[in-house]
Amino acid sequence: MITPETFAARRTRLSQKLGRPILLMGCGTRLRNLPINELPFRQDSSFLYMTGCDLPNAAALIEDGKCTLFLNPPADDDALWHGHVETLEDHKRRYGVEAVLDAATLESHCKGMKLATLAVADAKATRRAASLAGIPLSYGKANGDDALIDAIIAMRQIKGREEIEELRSAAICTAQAFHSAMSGTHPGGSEAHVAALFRGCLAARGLSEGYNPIVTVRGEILHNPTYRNPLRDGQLLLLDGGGERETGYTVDITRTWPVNGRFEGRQASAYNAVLEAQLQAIELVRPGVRYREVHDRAAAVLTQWLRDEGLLRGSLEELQASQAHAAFFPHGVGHHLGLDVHDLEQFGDRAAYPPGRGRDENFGTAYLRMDMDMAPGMVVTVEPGFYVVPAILRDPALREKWGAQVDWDLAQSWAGFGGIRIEDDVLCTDAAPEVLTATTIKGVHDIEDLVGSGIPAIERFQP
Ligand SMILES: [Mn+2]
Repeated sequence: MITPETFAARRTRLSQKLGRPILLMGCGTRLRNLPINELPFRQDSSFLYMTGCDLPNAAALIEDGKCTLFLNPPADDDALWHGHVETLEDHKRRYGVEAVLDAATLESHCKGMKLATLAVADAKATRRAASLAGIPLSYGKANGDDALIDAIIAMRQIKGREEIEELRSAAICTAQAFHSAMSGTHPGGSEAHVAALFRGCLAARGLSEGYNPIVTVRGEILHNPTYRNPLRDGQLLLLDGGGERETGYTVDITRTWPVNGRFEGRQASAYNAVLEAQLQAIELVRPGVRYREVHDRAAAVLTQWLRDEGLLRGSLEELQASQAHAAFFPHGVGHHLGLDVHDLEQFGDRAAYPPGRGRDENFGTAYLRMDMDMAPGMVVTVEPGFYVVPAILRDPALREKWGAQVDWDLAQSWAGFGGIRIEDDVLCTDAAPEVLTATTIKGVHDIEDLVGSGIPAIERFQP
């Protein structure tokens, strides 16, 4: 839970940083074809961060730390269709703001103000903010006032005590959902069934999903969006999912397990390598360490293993220079996490790369989503992986780039392996890194014990 006092303190801090009035627009609902049928609503994360208000079509005007919320008043027949309806006065108490006014009066209140504002993922709300502030805005491109964006990034990327508690709580429920999914996995089952176990477990605990979970035996398809495959003996199943609390905080966890409950030959070898890469990388989540070093450590451990397997050839120095690990680990090791699964990513690399530091041009490392110097209070994911991706193995440019450094024929013999990713959410502290998602099992023996056991997670893992 985040208290109204915390939201008020954030607004005071933001006002002090900006020194001028701030208009924050919330998003509105979107329709699922029919006017009566709305998609599930999720408020803009910066709006949530500053107000805690998750009502659609809200706006907040912040002047000297004082906040006026602009909300749509209830319609006359709302009580008939939606039950109890809160008044604007109820909302004023609930959110601890100085005033709540009818949203229709926003224009008249903002008249003549030199506003700092932001674009949001709602074109209509963004147009309204642009018109009120008299500046061009476009979500994901012209995101708004630079000073406001920088202030919000600086605040949101360092998590406070209550935010950490939210993430811990989301992590415990998500662990139960993972354990439920593992215990219900067996040959002859289906991705759809495992996805239902995972999502049902989150829903039963009052959580939504921070993003659409990935549940697939084709783990090499990094963001596989469907759940259509049957589960077969000998396959690996990859699940990347996270529960989101009512406050908006989400975790982001990936586990990979064998459908039949036994890591066999190559699976065991690869799994242990990815796990070792992840454990070593997590150890580096410490103040002052550049995030790129976390990525490089994971890549180095995997490179060593790929050489041992014969998939890569050459000296470690040469392989590091050519980043040949990306033939099998083609993405970055992680990203910021918090109110969004890729936290602050709507501001592009501004929140992820400091001035003077940019994206690597090499295939693979170019997908590294951040490269900040880490600081206490930052929460990042650490998620190395190993994948056998047909599109990479037959890519003429990549085959030429790495040449004899990759044993392409041997790699071909791994076709159909799928992919392994192990992902946890890690809090940078003054001391050792804290794995917020440590309750979700990842040890080989723990996984082998649980997969296919049919033991309801709620009995076995109730905290
Ligand atoms: Mn992630």
